Amino acid sequence: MPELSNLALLAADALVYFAVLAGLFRLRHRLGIGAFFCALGVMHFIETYLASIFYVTLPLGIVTSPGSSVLFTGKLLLLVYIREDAKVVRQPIYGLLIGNLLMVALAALMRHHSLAQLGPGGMADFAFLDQMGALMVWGTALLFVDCILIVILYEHSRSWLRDRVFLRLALAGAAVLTFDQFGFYAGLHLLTGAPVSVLLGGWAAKMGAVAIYSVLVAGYLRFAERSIGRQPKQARVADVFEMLTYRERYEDLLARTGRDALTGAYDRGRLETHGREAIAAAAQAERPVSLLLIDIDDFKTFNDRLGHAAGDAIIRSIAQEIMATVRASDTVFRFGGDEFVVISEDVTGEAALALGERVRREIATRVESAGSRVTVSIGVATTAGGVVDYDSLFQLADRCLYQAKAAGRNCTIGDRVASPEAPVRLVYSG
Ligand code: GH3
Ligand code: MG
Repeated sequence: MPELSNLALLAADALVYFAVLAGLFRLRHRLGIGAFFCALGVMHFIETYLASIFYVTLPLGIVTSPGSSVLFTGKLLLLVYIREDAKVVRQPIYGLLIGNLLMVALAALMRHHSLAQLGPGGMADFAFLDQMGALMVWGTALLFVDCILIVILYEHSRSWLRDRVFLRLALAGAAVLTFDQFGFYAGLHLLTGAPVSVLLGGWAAKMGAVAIYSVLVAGYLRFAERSIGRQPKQARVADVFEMLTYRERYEDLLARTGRDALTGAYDRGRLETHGREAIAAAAQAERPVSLLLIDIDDFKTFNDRLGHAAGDAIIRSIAQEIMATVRASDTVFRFGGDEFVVISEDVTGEAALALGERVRREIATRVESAGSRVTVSIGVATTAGGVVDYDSLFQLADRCLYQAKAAGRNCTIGDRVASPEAPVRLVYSG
C-alpha cells in the first residue's frame, strides 16, 4: 500500500525534523541560537519549494505535501514554544521576510547580467526563482500573521486550559494552520494552478501533523525545558511579539513571586509585608482582623515513619485543604515547616474561630497518609478594635496554638487581643 508507506514516511519525516531542530534549540546555550535559526531558514526555503511541487497521497484519498504538513507545521509549533522569549521569536521571522524580499530583488537584477559561456551549462531558471520568490514572500507574510495569532490563542487558552500544554498547542495550532492553509493555497493556486484537492488534503494532513507535533513539543517542554530558568527581559513596547507575551510573563512572574514552591501558598516574606500592612490598615480603620496559625499534629512522626517525600505530600494536601476552605478574601501563607498562617479580615472573633474550626474539620476528615489520619491544631487571634500590631496578634495566635497542642491536639482555640483581661475564650475540639 503506497498510501500507508507514505503515511509512515511522513511520520518519520516529522520525527527527524523535530529531533534535529528541537536538539539545536536545546543546545542554544552552548551553540547560540544562530544555529537553530540558520537551520530554520534552510528548511523554510525547502518547505516552500516542496509545498509548490511535491505531493504524496495518503489513505482516504488525501493529497498533501511534506513541505506544508511536516516542515511548515513543525516550524510554526517550534516558534510557539520559543515564544517564551519573545524577543527571540521575532528574529527568524523578520530575517525570513527580509531574506525572501532580497531574493526577489536580486533575481530581478541578476537576469540583466550578460553571461559568460563556460562549457555546457544551463541558464539560471529565473521563472522558477520568480515563482518561488513570490510564494516565499507570501508564505512568510502569512507566517508573520500565523505567529501572532498562535501566540494570542496559546496565551489566552491558558486562562481556561491552565497548564495543559498539549491541548493548548493542539487547539491553537489547528485554528491557525486552518487559516494558513487557506491563505497559502490562495497564493499557490494563483501561481501554480494547484487543484482544490491540494487545499483539502493539505489541511487534513496539517491537522494530523498538529496532533503529532503537539505531543512532541509538550513532551519536550515537560522533560527538557523545565529546568531552564527563564530570565525576564525588559520589554520594548514597539515589539509586537514582546507585547503579546509580556503581560502573561509579567503576571506569571508576579504570581510566582512570594509563593512557596512546595504548596503554592504565599511565603513567609509575603506574610511579613502583607500581614503587617493588612493588620495596620484594619487597626487604623477599626475593623477586626484575625490571624490563624495552623500547625500539623505530630508531623515529625509522619516524616520519620514515611519519609520526607510523603511528608511533603502531606504538607501539600494540608495547604490545598486550607486554601479550598477559607473565603476568597482570606490569604494563606506557609509560615515555614508544617505551619500555615491565614489572615482573615472583617470577621468577628467567633466567625474567625468558626473558620478555623471548619479548616480543622475538613483536614481531619479528608487528609490521610498511609492509612493514618492527619490532623492540625489551630490558634486564632482576633483584634477587637483599638490599635493592634502584627507581632502582638501573632504572639497571641501562637499562645492559642500552644494551648491547643497542650489540650490534646486536633482542636481550635481562639482569643481576642484587645481584651486579655476578660477574654471570650472560645475552644473547640475535635
Ligand atoms: P506537634 O504536634 O507538636 O506540632 O509535633 P510535630 O511533630 O509536628 O512537631 P514540629 O511541628 O516541631 O515538627 C515539624 C517538623 O516538620 C520538623 C521538620 O523535620 C519537618 N519539616 C519542616 N519543613 C518540612 C518540609 O518542607 N518537608 C517535610 N517533609 N518536613 C518538613
Ligand atoms: Mg507540627
